[in-house]
Amino acid sequence: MLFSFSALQALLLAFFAVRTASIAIGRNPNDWIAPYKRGEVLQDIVTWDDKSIFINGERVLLFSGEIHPFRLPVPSLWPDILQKIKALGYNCVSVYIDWALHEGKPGDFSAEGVFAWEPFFDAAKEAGIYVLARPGPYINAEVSGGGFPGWLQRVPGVLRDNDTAYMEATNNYVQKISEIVAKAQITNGGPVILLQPENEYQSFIDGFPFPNFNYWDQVKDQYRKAGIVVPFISNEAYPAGYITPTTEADIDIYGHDGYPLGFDCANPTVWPDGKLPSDWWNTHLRLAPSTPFSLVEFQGGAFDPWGGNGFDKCLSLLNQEFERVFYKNNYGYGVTIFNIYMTWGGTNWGNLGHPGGYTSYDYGAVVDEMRLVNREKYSEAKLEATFLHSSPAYLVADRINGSTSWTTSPDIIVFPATTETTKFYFTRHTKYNSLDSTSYKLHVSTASYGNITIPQLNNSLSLNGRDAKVHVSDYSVGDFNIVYSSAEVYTWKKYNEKTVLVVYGGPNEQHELAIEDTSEGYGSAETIEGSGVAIAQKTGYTVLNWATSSERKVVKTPSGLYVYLLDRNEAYNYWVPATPASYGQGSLIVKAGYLIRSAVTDGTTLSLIGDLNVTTPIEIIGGAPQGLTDLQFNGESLDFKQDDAGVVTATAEFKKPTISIPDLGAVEWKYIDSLPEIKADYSDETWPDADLEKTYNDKYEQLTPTSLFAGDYSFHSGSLVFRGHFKANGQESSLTINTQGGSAYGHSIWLGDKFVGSWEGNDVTTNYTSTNTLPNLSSGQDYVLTVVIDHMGYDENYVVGEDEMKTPRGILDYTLSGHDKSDVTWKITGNLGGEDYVDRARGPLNEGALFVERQGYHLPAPPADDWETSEGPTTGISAAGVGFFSTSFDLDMPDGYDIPLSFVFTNETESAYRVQLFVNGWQFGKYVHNVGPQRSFPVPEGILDYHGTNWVGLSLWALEADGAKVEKVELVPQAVIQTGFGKVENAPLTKWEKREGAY
Ligand code: IPT
Repeated sequence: MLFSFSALQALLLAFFAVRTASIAIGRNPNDWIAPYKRGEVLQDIVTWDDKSIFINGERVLLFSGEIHPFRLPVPSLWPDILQKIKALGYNCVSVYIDWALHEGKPGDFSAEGVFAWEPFFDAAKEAGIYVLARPGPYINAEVSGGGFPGWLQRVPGVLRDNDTAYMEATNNYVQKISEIVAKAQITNGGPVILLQPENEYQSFIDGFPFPNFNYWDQVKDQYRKAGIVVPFISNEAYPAGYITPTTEADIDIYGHDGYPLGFDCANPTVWPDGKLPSDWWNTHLRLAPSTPFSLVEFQGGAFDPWGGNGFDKCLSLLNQEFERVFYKNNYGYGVTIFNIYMTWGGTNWGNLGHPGGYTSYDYGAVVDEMRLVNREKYSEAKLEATFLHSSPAYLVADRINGSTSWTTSPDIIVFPATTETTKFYFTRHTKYNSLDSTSYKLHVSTASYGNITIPQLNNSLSLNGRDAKVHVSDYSVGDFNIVYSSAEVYTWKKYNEKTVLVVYGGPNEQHELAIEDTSEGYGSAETIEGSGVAIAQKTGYTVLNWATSSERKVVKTPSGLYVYLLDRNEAYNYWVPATPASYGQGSLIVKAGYLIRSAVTDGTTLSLIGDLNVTTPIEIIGGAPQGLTDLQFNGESLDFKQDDAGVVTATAEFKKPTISIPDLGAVEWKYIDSLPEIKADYSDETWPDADLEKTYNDKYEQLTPTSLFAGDYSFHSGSLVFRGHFKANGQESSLTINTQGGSAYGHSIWLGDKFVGSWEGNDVTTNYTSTNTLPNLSSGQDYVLTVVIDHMGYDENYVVGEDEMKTPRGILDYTLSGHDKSDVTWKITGNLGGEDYVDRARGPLNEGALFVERQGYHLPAPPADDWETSEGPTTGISAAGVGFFSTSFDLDMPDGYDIPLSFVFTNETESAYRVQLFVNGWQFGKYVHNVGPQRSFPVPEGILDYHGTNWVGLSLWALEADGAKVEKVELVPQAVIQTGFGKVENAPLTKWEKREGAY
């Protein structure tokens, strides 16, 4: 953890310094404004104006969640995530596509098995979710190389610029992936409605000719030529104004990103001053007034680096309060394309991550890494998305600047959005991060009743610290006009016999709502459930005034409007489930618990699909067919009651299953040494020679006689092993060696079978020069150095011109005392085959250089009969080295449950060791004991076979002379959820086979 804070700060400072420098070179984006030309109209299904997009002529709010299917190599679980996002009330997902996983070798494009996209697009359509496709080729995304395959290290010229070599390198991938995406476009009946070329293209090194619109033309052309016809959307990191419809970039829809609280989760309770975006509306009007205000990535959590604070802290920082204040601020500015990065983060399995992150990519998102939906921020996001989808006026309202004059308190500021009738009052503390609870009255302006100061009856409204609200006036609820409401709307639905409106307020808040009502029975609204609602009649409307409490209150008007007045915690339990395969919202309002995925009505039968974590009362407050005959929950008929108003009540019973999880301390393990290289009789004859005289890397100087950059030899993942052969002359007192592996990497060196030393690594050091004392060598004898280097992935390539992705991995330099450098000849290995990777099912990055990986012993059913029997990784190894522990066990998990399992390591010593966790051959954990922070490694069902035999392998690399042992590793259930999701199909769990040419 050493240096962690300052290093992260330095990183961020450097990041901002580059950005500032870039802006400071004096180019005004307006200099590039070309005559406005809209891109060729290629289709008429997705169109847009200044307010929103239209799909088939209908205005659509895109409330979208970012997910990366490649961060879960179990395609049969993708529908689970999509259903959980649809249940939030979102109607879109944004997905990056990671080139590095699709073209491990130049020209060898592959999108099969877990890397196929068709099943994902099908699942999105089935869930009723549109897709914004973001295939890069550059994506950032905290993945190795920012999505660039390792072989781009060998491509001459600037990356992300129109250098021919770079453009040519991208052609094959863009062509092939576009063909797949193109088939899934809405024009072909698929869910893809937008495509984002490139990514955050606005940072560049000082003096670099930027932006390069010729490059942009080519990038767009590549996509168009390959059949992409949906509109292009841009995503600038901040509103820089380069990639807009009016610059030569000529993008269709302009968008930008925003991560206002940044990524330092160390102080999860601190909201620094000045972090709430305050000028986005005017900036939007300046940069792209003809397109909808689009936030293509808005902060939904944070990434966390090696040695970081852990995602629990990120979750606290970016919690439901953050959503309330920061998201509602965006609604105030009229965002109608709103994508939240991340909505489900997933796992950096199989070395796909960049060196700035560890295995978990949980991100503190609304859906956690294990796909659980029990975070409060999930429920808050559902309230907000459902409200916006229930409020068509939101899409057409004009924005006016915020002002404190809308309330009686200068400490409260309101950003109104207005139509001729409906008005929204986006309300927050003037000092956005105030912790005060502030009383105020709101001045609403209504069409028929003029200006009204509310509440009229009782008390004042109040706003707690770190809260924000959306008040409304002249808000249509079917045939009813809500003259105003201080309570926030969750949803409403108009049915044949009645109309239901659900509103909520924070705990113990005073609220007031007025219903225009000129029908018969005027003035006789009554409380039909709960108590404490003051009801008063004004000319033309009925006023309800109440304090929220855990007791639900329901008011009914004689004209058939049922108003549910909820406490926010109660509102969290309400769902508006959609029918599958419909992009729209559902018509039922259901009170349940943990999760309702979907609902299907067929005549007088109603079928709910959902998940339970306890026995849960179900109440359908609107939309159940009158005279319901059958209510099913996950296919089972429930006893139910239906009252005169059509409300259905029932109970869905949680049945506790019996589960049995193996005790990893008690199963039998097998052990094999994974560093045979240091044995006297080991031959590396068949290893690749590291004999390239001049590196292909045009960015980094080669300091050694032959290149020792692993990328030159097509090794890009996991780890590297070098072998240096020399003849001793007796002068070798020391070896100085500079290695580079990325943040948190380490190295270990042996001379023959003698351990020479290690760089144990810390969170920030990316390369290290170690000077090692060598034993006395016998002159004239041949010796060999073995150098093991951890490979943490390639750096991203954020700043154009810097080509950071080309930062090499391997040995940068060395000095063997008494020798010329050229006295040493080198061999190198990474994963067996390098870019000709052997395991096509698990992709190009899943394996590294270790002996057991080269042999494939991490795969199911390795030939372990002759291996030592062992008590397992807790026995450890007694000297510096690498060992491999393998075991197998059966699982027989109950059907109908989602029981996420994690491998949990105990960490109580300072000992320096590194573990890779392989589950049925899939690398699902890279554990750096002395750096952290991750200790618990979730492995999804489908990678673990829940109904069969599982093979678990742990590689243990001890970096200290006296070895290391794993203190404890356990397989621990993280939740027991009774689910209506259905069966999970295993990912390919292909078994070990003898590998041709393996060394
Ligand atoms: C933005 C990237 O576009 C995205 O790929 C991801 O890296 C995200 O950040 C952080 O998780 S870059 C923004 C931080 C300037």
